[in-house]
Amino acid sequence: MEHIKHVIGQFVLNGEANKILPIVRGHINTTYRIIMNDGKQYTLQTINTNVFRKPDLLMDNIVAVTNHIQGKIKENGGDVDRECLSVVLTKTGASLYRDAIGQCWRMYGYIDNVKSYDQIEEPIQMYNAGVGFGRFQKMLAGFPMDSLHETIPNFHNTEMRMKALFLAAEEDAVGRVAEVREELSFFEERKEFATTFVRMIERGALPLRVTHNDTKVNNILIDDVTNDALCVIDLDTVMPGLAAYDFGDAIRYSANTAAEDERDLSKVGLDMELYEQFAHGFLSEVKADLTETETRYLPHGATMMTLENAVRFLTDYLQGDVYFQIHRPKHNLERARCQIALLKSMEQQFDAMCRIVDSYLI
Ligand code: ADP
Ligand code: GN1
Ligand code: MG
Repeated sequence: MEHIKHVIGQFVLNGEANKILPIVRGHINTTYRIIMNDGKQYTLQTINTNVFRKPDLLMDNIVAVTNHIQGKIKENGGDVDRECLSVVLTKTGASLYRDAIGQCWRMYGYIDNVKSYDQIEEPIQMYNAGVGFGRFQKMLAGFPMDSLHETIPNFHNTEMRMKALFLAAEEDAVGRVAEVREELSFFEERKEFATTFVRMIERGALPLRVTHNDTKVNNILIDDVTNDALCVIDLDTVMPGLAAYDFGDAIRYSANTAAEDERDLSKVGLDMELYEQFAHGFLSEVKADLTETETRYLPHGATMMTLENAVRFLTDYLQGDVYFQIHRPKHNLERARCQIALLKSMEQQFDAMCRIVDSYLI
């Protein structure tokens, strides 16, 4: 706690921290809610530099993206402090503080009177999340994409993710490969599919846009009173990407009938009502901007992101759990199995997924 107080002291704030409350969410960063003695609140985060190798460039992205979004919110007469993250600078004017052991810290204003769900409770929340992520993409449409640093190269290159998995299986660093033969053969059968978006980008069939790339529903803050999607957070992976990534990852995470790490696979599947709600909300914001091919490939985004996360969880399991935070010994294996079950359910319902997207294009 003393160290955290020292870190807080490096940022341009008045007074002292009264309470420091850990927020246990996400698999990557460590987050604290800070309540100062004057009642003002902030979010303090360590940036996981094992995942984000160039934190200074990452923060340059976030400062530029939040400035751009704040400009758009002002144009629309919105509330800049609640609808966008605001970076708090250090006393030396930097957007991150590097402590004596090299840990990197950043601070944002804390947005109060909001909820962020790990799981959707009512279908309307899924519609609102669709509107929120769609609007986020729309607000960034005029952002100079080439100025963005690629915070994790090849983040959604599913073909490369697949290669990394088979390499990890070959190396078998912690002796777990025998346990996952069935999963590996499931992935073997989908190697070709994993190349779909990579090839389409190469031949210019799908345009790159500024996308969020990590559209889990707990990365959007929901207003307590109105239930509207208020603010999109977790901007570390804002990079050039495909509309289908943002659509697809939100479906993967939030339209699952169970949690991302459910062990009882009979509970796992794609909830078509939640899928439809998200599609409706998302398309109401972006359909006018997307090309016909982009809209047609949104459902493939859902299967691709589910495959990709399954592959990434299993790779991490084979490598000894070095990337995602885990809360039990086989957590990554359980996550991978859950994503495989979800993917099977999506594959069975794929035609209906396409029909639903089509029905909201009119
Ligand atoms: P991670 O990369 O670990 O997922 P996030 O940036 O998503 O980290 O933050 C984790 C959680 O902290 C979020 O799901 C949200 O509940 C909460 N949170 C983060 N930033 C804010 C903020 N500015 N205001 C309120 N809550 C926040
Ligand atoms: C991580 O940071 P968080 O928990 O929102 C991961 C995503 C995965 C997700 C799976 C930078 O997201 O790519 O889809 O876990 N973020 C990073 O739950 O790797
Ligand atoms: Mg998050």
